[in-house]
Amino acid sequence: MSLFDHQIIPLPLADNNQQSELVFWPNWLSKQQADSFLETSIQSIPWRHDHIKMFGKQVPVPRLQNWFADHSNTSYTYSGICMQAVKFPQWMAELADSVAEQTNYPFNRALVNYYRNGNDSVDWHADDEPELGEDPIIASISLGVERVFQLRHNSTGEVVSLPLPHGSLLLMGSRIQHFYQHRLAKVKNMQQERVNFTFRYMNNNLDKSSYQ
Ligand SMILES: O=C(O)CCC(=O)C(=O)O
Ligand SMILES: [Mn+2]
Repeated sequence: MSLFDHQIIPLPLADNNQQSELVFWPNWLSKQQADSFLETSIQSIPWRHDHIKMFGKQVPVPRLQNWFADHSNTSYTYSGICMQAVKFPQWMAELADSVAEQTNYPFNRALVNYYRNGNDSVDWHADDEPELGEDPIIASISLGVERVFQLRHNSTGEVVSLPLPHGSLLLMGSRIQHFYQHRLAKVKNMQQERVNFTFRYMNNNLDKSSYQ
């Protein structure tokens, strides 16, 4: 993939003087690579179907997911779900390394989501759990059917919408998690599936969930 095959999308932060950016590689993987990662993910990931407590009831999360890391003695907790990490299989460790090489950021964790159809989704949130450190940098790979990813500024409410095609890579740059939330909305009458990897970094020495 050529270094120049990307788009830089500036995102305002607190005021007009401060901005960050999304870096977007729409065709980061070839169709053949993307097809192969999609099939491997769906077939070989031990998908979890977690439930969260809402209004005193256990509600199924509207997607399947799992949490991967460079070692298995670590976990990740969000919305009351604690996921013990699965160690990166070789292919996912290599994918994390390729993303690191492309973006110049290190990655040693991945939250992987499986959207079985348009009824699966992820609601507005920021990837800002304390385990991710002060300034989480997130790299997202999309596989399968194209879905629209949205970011919404916390104070202005301005929304940026970006369709994420099969094989694309999106980097959410510095401080975006402080100023924006993001989501993947439901889509009516869509039967096709999608898998998304969000690669993240946790300092293994500061990771309190790590007991190795
Ligand atoms: O599926 C996506 O594109 C976004 C997933 C996401 O925001 C997350 O896993 O935290
Ligand atoms: Mn997220």
